[in-house]
Amino acid sequence: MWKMTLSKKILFHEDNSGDAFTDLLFNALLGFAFMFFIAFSLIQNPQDGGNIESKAEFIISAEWEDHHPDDVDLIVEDPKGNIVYFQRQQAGLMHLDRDDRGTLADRLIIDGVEVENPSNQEVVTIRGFMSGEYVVNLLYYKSNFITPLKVKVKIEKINPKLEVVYFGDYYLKRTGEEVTAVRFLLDNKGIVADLNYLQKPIISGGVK
Ligand SMILES: [Ca+2]
Ligand SMILES: [Ca+2]
Repeated sequence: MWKMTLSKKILFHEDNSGDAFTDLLFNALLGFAFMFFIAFSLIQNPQDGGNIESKAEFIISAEWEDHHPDDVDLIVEDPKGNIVYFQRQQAGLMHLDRDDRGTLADRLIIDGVEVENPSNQEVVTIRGFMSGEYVVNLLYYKSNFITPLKVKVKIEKINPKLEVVYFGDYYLKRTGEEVTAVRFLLDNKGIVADLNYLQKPIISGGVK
């Protein structure tokens, strides 16, 4: 768009030497505008790898094998009883990025080109902590095979520096199975004071 404006401007003033300085000034300004534009583009897309929100305090993720068709759901309950999962992606200070449904909806059309995102991962970000117990559950929403599905759960604390506070592997066996991956207790400074594995089904009946 800016390029168009530039060439139009130059054509318009091509034979008018009196406006040469104005053109120079205009082009210099345009150059700066482009530099700012490029700089901001780079700031907004630092690296495709990380999807970390700077204001997040905790990131909880559940990940299973790429290209796998099975659908796993991450469910997180905060100390006040707020629950995030595929049917309520925002609750309290928690947010679920998206409901990853295995290979379903992994193909996107970007600028007319089909792009595949083979990953299988659900991510819950917590933008501000409260003291008390958080419950992290996995729901095996759709199983396609007899062999158990390995799901990796990770909890990262972002501030003051990135720290993995929990990591665990789970083997889910059948459709509708809901397991408590871990419960973690935060003190009033946001430090993980305790972990336990006491089971607590959050979505009764399993499947929506
Ligand atoms: Ca899912
Ligand atoms: Ca997927």
